[in-house]
Amino acid sequence: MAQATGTALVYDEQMSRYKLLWLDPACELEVPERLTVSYEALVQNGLSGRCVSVPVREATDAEILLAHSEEYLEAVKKTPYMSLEDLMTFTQQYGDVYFHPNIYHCAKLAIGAALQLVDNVMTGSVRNGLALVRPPGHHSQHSAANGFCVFNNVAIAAQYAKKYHGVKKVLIVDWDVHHGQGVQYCFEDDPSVLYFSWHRYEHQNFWPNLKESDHDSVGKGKGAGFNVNVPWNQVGMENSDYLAVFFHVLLPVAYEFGPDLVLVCAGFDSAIGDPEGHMCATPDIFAHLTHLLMNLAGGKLCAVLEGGYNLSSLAQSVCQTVLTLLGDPAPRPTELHGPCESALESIHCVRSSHKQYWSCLKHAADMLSYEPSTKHRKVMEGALISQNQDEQGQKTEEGSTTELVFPELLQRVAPAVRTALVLPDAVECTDGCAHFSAKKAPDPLALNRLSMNGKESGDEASLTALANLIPVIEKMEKNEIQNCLALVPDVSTAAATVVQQANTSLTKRVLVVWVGEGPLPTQMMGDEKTLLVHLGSKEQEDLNSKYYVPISLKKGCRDTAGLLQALLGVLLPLGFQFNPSLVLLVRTPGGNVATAVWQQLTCLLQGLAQGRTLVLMQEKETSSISATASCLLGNPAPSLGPLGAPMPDNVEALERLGHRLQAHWKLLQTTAAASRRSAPCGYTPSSRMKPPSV
Ligand code: X5A
Ligand code: ZN
Repeated sequence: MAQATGTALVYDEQMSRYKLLWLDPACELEVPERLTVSYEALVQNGLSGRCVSVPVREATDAEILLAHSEEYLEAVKKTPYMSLEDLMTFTQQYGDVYFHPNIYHCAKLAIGAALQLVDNVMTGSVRNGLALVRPPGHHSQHSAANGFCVFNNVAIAAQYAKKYHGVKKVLIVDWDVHHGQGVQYCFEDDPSVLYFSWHRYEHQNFWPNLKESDHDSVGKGKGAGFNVNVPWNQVGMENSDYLAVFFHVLLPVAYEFGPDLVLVCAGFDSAIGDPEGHMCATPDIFAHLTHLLMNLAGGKLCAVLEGGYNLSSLAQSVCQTVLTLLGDPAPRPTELHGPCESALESIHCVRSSHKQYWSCLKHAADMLSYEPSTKHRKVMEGALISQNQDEQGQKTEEGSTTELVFPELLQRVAPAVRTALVLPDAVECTDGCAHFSAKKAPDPLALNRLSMNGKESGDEASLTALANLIPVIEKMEKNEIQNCLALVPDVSTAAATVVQQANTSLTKRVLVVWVGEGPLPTQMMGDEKTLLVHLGSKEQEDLNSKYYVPISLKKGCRDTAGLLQALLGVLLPLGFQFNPSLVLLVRTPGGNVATAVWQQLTCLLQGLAQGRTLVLMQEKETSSISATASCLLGNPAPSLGPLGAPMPDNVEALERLGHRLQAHWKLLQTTAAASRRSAPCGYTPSSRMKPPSV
C-alpha cells in the first residue's frame, strides 16, 4: 500500500451542546468552551484548513458494548428523558461526573469520532489525526461514569481496531494529568493492549486516590507488564520530567512492544496553567511528545481529546499537537535542566516494577546504591501555582488579582523547501525533493570560504561537492530549507567543513551523530559548540569528554534492540539537552546499519534543531537515498516490529556510559540520588511562567 499522508481532524460543534446544570465545584471546569476554543484556535492558526475534515457519527450499541455493560448502557439511554431532579439523583451514584439531557447523544458522537479516526487511519486514507471530543472517556468504566466521562472512547477505539481492522497490538499513551483508571481496568489482563499513563498522584492524595494508580500496578495474568503507571508525587513537573519519562520508560517499552496502532488519550490538563494538574510543562512539549510517538506503528497515530481545563493553555497545546501531526518541525525545546528528584524516584520505581517484563529494562537500577521509597512518605508540599488563584487570573480569596500570562502560540514556520538533495549528477532525484547538483560549478563565494578554511588542497571533485553544500547550509540557517541529504566523495572532510561553517556564528551549536567507523575529524571533539556522538562497533577510546560520546556496540549496528536503546536512552536525551541548532548525521561507508533502524534514527533526530538535519553519506551509497529522503520529507519510519532483547554486553556498556555522563547531562538520569541535587523539584511560580525563548 502506498504511504498514507494527511492528518484527519474529527470534530463536531454538537459536542459542545451540554453543560453542568447545577452547582458542583468538582465539575464546573468541564465547560462546552473547552471544545469550541480548541477548534477556533485550529481555525485561527490555519490548521483546520490543512487537515482532512472527517465527520463524526453516533456509535452503535454494539460498539458501546465493546467496553461497557448492557445494564449501564440501558441506564444511560434513559438520561435524555429525565427531569433535572432525576438527572441529579442518577449522577450521584458516580464520582465527579454530571449528566445532562443531551450528554448521551454527545457521548455517542465522542465514541463515533474516535472510531471514524481509527477507520480513516487504518484504511490509509489519512496518516494520523486528532478527534476533538466531549465528553472525555478515560475514567469511565464497565458499569460506571466517572470524572466527566460517560463512555470510554479510547478503550472502545482499541477494541474496535482489534475487532474490525485486525490490529494485533495497540499502544495507548495517556498523557492526561489524571490516571485513566477506566482504560487500565479494561485492559489489565490483556497483553495485546499496552496502556501507559502518567498522572498526578501525590502518594494517593490526588483524585481518584487509587492504590492501583501506583507504579506497581503492572497488569494481571497474561497482561502482566502491559500496564505502565508513572505516578507524579509532586506538582510542578516540567518539560524535562515529561521527556525523561518518555526516554527512559515509555519509548523503550513501546519500541520493544512494537504496536500496530498508537492511540493517545490526549488530555492537556498536564500543561502549565491547568487548574487540575498544577504542572509546569509548556504547550510546546506536546509537539515533542507527539513527534516521539510518530515513528511507532508506521506512523499510525490517533489522538483523542480527554481533559484540559485552562482554555488558553488547552488551545495552544492542541495546536502544537496538530502542527506536529501535520509534519511541521517542532520548536526547539527550552531550558531542559533535567528531571527533578521526585520525577527520578518515579522513573526509578516504574523501571524497577517493570524490569522483569521488558528486556530494555532488565538491567534498570542495577547500579543503584540505595533504594528510594516513594511510598508511605509525607506529601511534600511544593509551591502550588493555583493555591490562591484560579487559572483565569480572577480574584483570589485575599482579593489580589494575579494574571497568568501566556506566551503567544510559538510560531512554527515551516521552510518553503522541506528537503534538499545534493547528489552526484548521475543519480536520480527523489520525488518531492529540491535537487542541488554536486557537479555544477560551485558558487565562487563558497569556494572562497572553503579556501579560507584551509580546504584549497584536495581534488577538484570533492572541493566542488563541498562548495555546493555551503549555500544549502546557509539556506537552512535562513529557514529556506529545512533539511538536506548530501552524497559526498569523502564524508569526513565534508563533516569537518560543515561543522566549521556552522560554527562561524556564535549561537550555533551542532550535534554530530557519527554512524560507523572511519576517521573522525579531530577538530570537532571536545568543544561546547559541537557535541559528537559516535555510534560504532569498534572499541573506542573514551576521552572522558562531555562533548565526545563514543557508543561502541558489539555486533555494531546489527544489534537492533541495543541500537534502539542507545538511540532512545542516550542519544535523544543528550540531543534534547544539548539543544543544537543543527543536526549533522554522518554515515560512513560500511556502517552496516539496517535501513529500518537508520530511518528511525533519521526521523527521531528531526525533533531537534527545528528539524534542521543535514545527512552526509558516501557517494556510492545510492541505494539508501530514497529511504533516507523519505524520512527527511516527513514520512514515518517503517515499524521495526517487536524488538528482541539487546545483547547484554551492549546494555551494560550503555548503562556505564549513562552513569559517566549523567553528572553533566541530567536528562540521562534514571534514578534518584539525594546527594546529587539540593532542592528536590524546587521552583518558584514566577520562574516557570516566563515565556519560552524562541
Ligand atoms: C478527563 C478528565 C478529570 C476529572 C477530575 C475530577 N477528568 N476531579 O480530565
Ligand atoms: Zn484529566
